[in-house]
Amino acid sequence: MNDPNGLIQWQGQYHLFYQYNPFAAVWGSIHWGHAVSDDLVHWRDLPIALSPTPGTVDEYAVFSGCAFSVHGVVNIMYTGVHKPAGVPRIERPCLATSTDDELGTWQKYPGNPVIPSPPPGLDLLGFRDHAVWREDTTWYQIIGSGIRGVGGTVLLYHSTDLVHWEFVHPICIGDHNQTGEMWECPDLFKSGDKHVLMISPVPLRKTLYFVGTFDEHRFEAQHQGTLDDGGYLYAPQSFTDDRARRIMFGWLWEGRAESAQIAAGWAGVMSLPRALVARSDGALGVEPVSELRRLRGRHFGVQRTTVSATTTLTVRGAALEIAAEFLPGRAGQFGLNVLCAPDGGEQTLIVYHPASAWLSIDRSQSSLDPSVHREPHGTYVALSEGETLMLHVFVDHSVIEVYANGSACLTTRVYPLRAESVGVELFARGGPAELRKLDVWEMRSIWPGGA
Ligand code: DQQ
Repeated sequence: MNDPNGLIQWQGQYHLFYQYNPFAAVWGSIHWGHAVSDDLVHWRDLPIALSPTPGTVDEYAVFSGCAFSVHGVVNIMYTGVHKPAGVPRIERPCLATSTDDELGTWQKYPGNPVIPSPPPGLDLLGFRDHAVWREDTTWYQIIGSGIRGVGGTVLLYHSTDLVHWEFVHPICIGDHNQTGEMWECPDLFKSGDKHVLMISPVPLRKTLYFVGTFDEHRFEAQHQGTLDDGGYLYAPQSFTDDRARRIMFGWLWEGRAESAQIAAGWAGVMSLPRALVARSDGALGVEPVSELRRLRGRHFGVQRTTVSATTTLTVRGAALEIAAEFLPGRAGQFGLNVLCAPDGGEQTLIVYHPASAWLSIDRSQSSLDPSVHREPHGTYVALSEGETLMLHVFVDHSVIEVYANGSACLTTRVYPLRAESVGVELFARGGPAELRKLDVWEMRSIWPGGA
């Protein structure tokens, strides 16, 4: 699986479609998989929702797209792909509707593609991935693209009937030396009095966000950031739910050899659902949704204490939620060690260096599998005098998601091999750090019958 698609809350259920190859644990032959949830936490996997149709504009693949409702009917706008022999992929916007309650079956618009060719006069790299919204009686959609030799761009179209579209202009054009040559999966939403634009630039392999203004349908960035600096989250999509929250999922790719993915029989996972808010300091606030608390099991807590060396906690697990608040004190570095074997033979360190304000994940010993990627990833989390570092960590077997102080995120993949690699440690080096509070919960499985 790869990108999340068609996110929508419909008749009380959350629908998550996703790019999916039903034939192998590698990218290819892209269909739309489908999962549904009442609470964003417990999911039911449903049959494939959308497949390529031979002899049509989407015969090669059904690439990413979005969902939206029109007078009580859910529609999707997706990229139909065909590939005549000897030419590059041809990507075109396509429409489909569903009238069944579970959104399991889709009727493709017979006149697809709804935009027969990209705007003339621009030398474009790519024409794919969609976000659609309505303003009064006019529909708008943005499409990911790039102008050769210039940079990634987001193209804006408008329509009154969803099937006839007119090109408006690029809402934003990047610099190919800074932000990539082509922008995949553009997503645009309003947050407070700001707008947020998320793009996944080729070849950067990370998602950038811009917080800014969207006046007269042109986006002006005022602040730029990386959505997740862990090196594994890409192609996110977001939607607004009935509590007016902007919720996103991102695709987490694999950090091990393709042969290991094929042997495992699966590849790619979704991130946890995250709530996004444009903050007054210009950054994008990112928090895991509160519904995840439903999975909290046995609790382990530590009140205020000084950490001056390595302390092994009694709590252990491959699926844990950890909330830790530290005051750096005089420590040279401090943090948490998770998925750690008693002899330290496997372990993953989440380390903060106060002098450089650098929060990083050290995977050098995460797994005995030699194919697992080991390079470190990190991000700046600047603390003002007296400010604490709040780490909110979700450990889920091969996935670790770290949220820091409400806006920094590091998501990584680790794959420990040994069953006893489930320990948790606190550590400080080069001086003591003060632990203000620590809470650890064992997390229950989301699967019926799971522990
Ligand atoms: N994945 C899809 C494309 C998109 C890319 C193909 C981003 O629609 O641009 O699987 O990961």
